[in-house]
Amino acid sequence: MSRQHRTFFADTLEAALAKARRELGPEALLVEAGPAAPAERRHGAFRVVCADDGAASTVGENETPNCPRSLRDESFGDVCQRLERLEQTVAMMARTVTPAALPEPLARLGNLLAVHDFPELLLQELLAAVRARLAADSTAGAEAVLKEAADQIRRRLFFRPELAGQRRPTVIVLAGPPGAGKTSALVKMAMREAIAKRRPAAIVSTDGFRVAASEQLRTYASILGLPYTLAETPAALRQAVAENARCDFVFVDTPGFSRNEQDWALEWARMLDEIPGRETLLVLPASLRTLDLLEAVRWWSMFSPKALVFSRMDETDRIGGWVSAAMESGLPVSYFSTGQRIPEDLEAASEVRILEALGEKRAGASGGLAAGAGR
Ligand SMILES: Nc1nc2c(ncn2[C@@H]2O[C@H](COP(=O)(O)OP(=O)(O)OP(=O)(O)O)[C@@H](O)[C@H]2O)c(=O)[nH]1
Ligand SMILES: [Mg+2]
Repeated sequence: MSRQHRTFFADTLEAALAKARRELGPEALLVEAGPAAPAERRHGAFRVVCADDGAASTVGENETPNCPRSLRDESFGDVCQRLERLEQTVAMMARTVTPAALPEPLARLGNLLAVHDFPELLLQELLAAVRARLAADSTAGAEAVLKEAADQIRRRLFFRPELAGQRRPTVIVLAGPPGAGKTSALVKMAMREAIAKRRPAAIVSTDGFRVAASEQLRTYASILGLPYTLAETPAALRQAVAENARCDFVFVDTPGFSRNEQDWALEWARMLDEIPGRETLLVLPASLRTLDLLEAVRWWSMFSPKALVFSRMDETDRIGGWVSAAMESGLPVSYFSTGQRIPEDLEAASEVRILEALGEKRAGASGGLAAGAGR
């Protein structure tokens, strides 16, 4: 039986849920719930997404009423994702149903973190930590709450705004989903860490499948005056690294694997594992939704990344996605890619963006989010 998702809006979460239950029946399977996106707010402040498998009020003769049909059609991975979303939803409902329990500045912080797309469990953890730290100070106002929240987030993150480069050569591998910005980040890093610092480096592409991809990188390498190799097999890659043994850095570009190419990606991950001095940087677009970023960080752990690079920082003001993905991975964040310009749009990762997001200091950027949270 086919399953569709239906979205319901209302000014409170409970009202949106009630609407869903009225239409889909009391056993409507909740998929997601949370504040509506800015473009949806004209329909209501909260949205609830439920699976509609057409089973609103009828149970077929051969059906088990306690097991929704949609669950039986899903893979284990789908069910895990669904459980995670439900966990988030339950935690969020606990918060929205008892807003009166939170003092005003904390309630506002909760809204701000929700607007920044922090996953619900982390949001609750941060609220509890801020509350515990400020418990002794009954006069703590909004500013103290935001400062404490920023401190709590910073304590859970590491930044490593440089390439380790202790071993010669350090092999910097850029991996990540298709179109994440790997090749652009590689060229930006080569300019910043090798050309600008006069450190010897080479560029290797392992993406021989797309002629345009390897030609693009070859052109960049020749503009930078760096040696370039296309290595299509593990042996060729090892040889390319060995040939550039006197370089400080060998930058290795990889193809973008999508999630249905797991076998191929695993093959690549094994090939890279064999390269001594390898430091894989996982490039992920910060503009992905938080749950997608969390999922991506898990999927890409097969490449044993040593640090994270978040791209497309110019496309989102929300920090909850990249912050929670970094926390989930336990990896340091090295760089932010902030646009298409090479080499300008690469920023050493730091806590500044967290302070800006919570302190509303960044002109024209996070003001909108913070303003939204107050509504
Ligand atoms: N807005 C924005 N665009 C970016 C950023 N980084 C890369 N891009 C653009 O995104 C597109 C893809 O970038 P690539 O560097 O080719 O991405 P990739 O991960 O190497 O892509 P594949 O090799 O096809 O998997 C290009 O048009 C880039 O200019 C960024 O930080 N912000
Ligand atoms: Mg590429």
